[in-house]
Amino acid sequence: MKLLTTGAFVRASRSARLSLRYRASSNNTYYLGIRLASRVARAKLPEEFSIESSRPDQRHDSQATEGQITLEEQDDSKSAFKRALEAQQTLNKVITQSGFSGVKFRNAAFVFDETSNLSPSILDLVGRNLYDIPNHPICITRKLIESVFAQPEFINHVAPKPAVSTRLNFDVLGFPEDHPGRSRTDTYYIDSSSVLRTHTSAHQHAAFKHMKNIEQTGYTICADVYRRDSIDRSHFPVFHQMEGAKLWQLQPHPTEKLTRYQMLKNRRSQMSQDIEKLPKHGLEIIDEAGTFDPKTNPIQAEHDHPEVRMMATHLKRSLELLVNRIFSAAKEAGVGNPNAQDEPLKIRWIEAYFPFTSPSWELEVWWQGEWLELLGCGIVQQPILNEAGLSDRVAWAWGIGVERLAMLLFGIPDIRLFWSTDKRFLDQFHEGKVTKFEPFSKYPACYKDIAFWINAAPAGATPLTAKPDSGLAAAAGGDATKALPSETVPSAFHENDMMEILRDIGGSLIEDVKLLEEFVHPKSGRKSLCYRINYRSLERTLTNEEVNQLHNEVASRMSSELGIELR
Ligand code: FA5
Ligand code: MG
Repeated sequence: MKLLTTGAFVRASRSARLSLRYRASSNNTYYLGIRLASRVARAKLPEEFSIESSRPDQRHDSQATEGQITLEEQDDSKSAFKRALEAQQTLNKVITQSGFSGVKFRNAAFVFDETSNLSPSILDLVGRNLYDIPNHPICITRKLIESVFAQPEFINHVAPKPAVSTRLNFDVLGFPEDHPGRSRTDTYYIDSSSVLRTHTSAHQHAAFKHMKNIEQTGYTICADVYRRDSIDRSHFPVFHQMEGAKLWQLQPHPTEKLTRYQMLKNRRSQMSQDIEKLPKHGLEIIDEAGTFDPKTNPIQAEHDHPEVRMMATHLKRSLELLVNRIFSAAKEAGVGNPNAQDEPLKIRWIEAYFPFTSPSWELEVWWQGEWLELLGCGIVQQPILNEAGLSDRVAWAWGIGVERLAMLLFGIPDIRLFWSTDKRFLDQFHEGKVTKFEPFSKYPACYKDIAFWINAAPAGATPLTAKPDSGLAAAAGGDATKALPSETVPSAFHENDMMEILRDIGGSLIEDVKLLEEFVHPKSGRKSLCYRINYRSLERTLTNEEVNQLHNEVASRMSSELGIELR
């Protein structure tokens, strides 16, 4: 059972005041040789979903290295700085002038305040738009997902602007004030009211509002998302998500007046027909969340139980079909089972908690000796639909980690590879094709330990027993093993602050970081932590001197920035 065990996640009161802008993708999609129907007319689509240029390479943000701008007027006020920031060309770089710092993204310029915690290593990855590069495995995977959730039923969006308001990322979706996902240790704040989106659900409200004006009954959105997170083979601070939703409406009759009950009966029968239309699959799936436990995973009070059961069946089957498609394509490409050769595939549904769905579930697959979470999903909280002007509709929604599917699809063993610019990686993939990834070589690992004292009890230390995604990771980031729910400012030590320094110094030369040991000194009551850092390049053998230099820099920055004492 998931999150509710922490007791911290009070189902939220919904503050849903919203506004958003969008645009949608509009082109023909080919997938594995199948031509999908062309997209709906551009003119109707909201501004923020976009394919802005017919040439994908023109859609990527410039990556200049300069960090200076000139203020035109002799005015060193914050507003003059903001105007200058808005006027300049360099995107996604920290600009500093007259005591102010800020950054310009595609959608807007932001002046940093005391909440900002963006790091250069993260900004370097903004604007790469991997989901939009036809021969990149992220884009190929996106297209495969879109081919399962395709026209004419679904409209497929991309959302290229990563800066969103805290209102859209959290408030509108009913995140409680003390949800760990809001913490500065877990989220990249641009300023006190804007973040790098932590999930594609930040665009849910706009996508729902847009549903009012179009014929489709569902949508997908693909985008890059950002989280301060741990470092290992399946977690990266920037990754891609796809969000999907499917809605059912109470349909008035064109001529007769129907009662609400009659409309409800019609909607139920529509759902039942839609389930019938879904193809069958041969996957064996363990369902550990087949019932609707009123305590841990309740049906919403205003919902009709038979409808929710049908929506749950439709939702789970649709996602199982996607997973089946992924595994079939992987098998065809010779990638095979993600486990040892002859072991059968192991896939399971478990209960989950998200502030914006109830009931909620997660789908996991057994991968390299542990459960790997692929996606979260559930029945959309009705107030969210009502707030978007859709009180006559009910819906399911899901959010998928695109890298996680791409790793299964191509047999890619390490999430860092997606960001590689090495031709030996990039040249292996071709639009519309699934091919088995051939590792170019496994270079040697170099382990270095770092041990230190911290002053207070470590809200930041992951217990040795906790595994990534072991059931405590919260919706849209925020891990209850790492941050006290009440903690919205950093505590004495937070593991993610260390991860950030490691990423700044080592970038993708760090494969993973594990807590090796922790103990409390019997007399002083101080806590000691020891982490093991695995330095390994995906592209070459690292020299000893190089690693020592990196590690010394890590030690020195940790002791000067994190208030710890090295042992
Ligand atoms: C969410 O982000 C929800 N917005 C999903 C959702 C949407 C639920 C709509 C209900 C309705 P979550 O935090 O579990 O949920 O992330 C979704 C998926 O993103 C995970 O299942 C995982 O596949 C992927 N993911 C999460 N963190 C990382 C990471 N650091 N690196 C790579 N993939 C990640
Ligand atoms: Mg999750």
